[in-house]
Amino acid sequence: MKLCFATNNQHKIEEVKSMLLPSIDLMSLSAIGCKEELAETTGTIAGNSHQKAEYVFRNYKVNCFADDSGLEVEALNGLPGVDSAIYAGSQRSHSDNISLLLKNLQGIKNRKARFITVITLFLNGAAYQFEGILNGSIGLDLRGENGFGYDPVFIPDGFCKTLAEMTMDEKNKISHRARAIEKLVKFIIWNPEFSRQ
Ligand code: ITT
Repeated sequence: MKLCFATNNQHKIEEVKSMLLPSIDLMSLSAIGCKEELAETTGTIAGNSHQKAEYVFRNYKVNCFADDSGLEVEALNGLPGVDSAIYAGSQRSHSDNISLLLKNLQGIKNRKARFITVITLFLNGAAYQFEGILNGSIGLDLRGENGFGYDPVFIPDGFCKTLAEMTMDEKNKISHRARAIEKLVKFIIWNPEFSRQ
């Protein structure tokens, strides 16, 4: 069965492919001929994930799934949230985003935060959502060189180091994205629509 992952991020494609049955032909956006930027205009992470998957299903008539993620900080009432990538502006700079986050948290004791990923699967017209959450806190300064985005300031609960101080394997064992992908993969493996192919 053909299944599109609504991304052109080859790293994400390979990660999911390695977890699926070989009978599932996982395709990127470019592989199905989708060259346009997918809109993310609903104002929520779950909404954007649904919006992207629905767009691809309706316009390209292929079963597909899309993901969206963000960082929610308790003391900032859930910001940067759905705007995590553009928190400090449309230049999408990870270091500007972190600087603004640390500035907005100056003097605030409550550093609790979480990463969230929502994946939406469109299968024969029906939508299914899978959520992954990683709880943690925002450090006082940047530590580590690995990962991306807010990783240098995010310390997962139960750890003394930031996500940027972990190897990719370590991060992939606990990350919000990995947790959502795990749920999606279990659903696909046990779903007769897929095993019948
Ligand atoms: P694509 O949508 O093109 O895949 P993106 O950068 O927008 O890329 P996401 O929607 O997954 O990626 O995440 C939105 C932002 O949330 C991202 O730019 C980061 O600032 C932050 N973020 C998400 N996952 C993260 C992670 O694992 N580590 C650090 N920051 C993360």
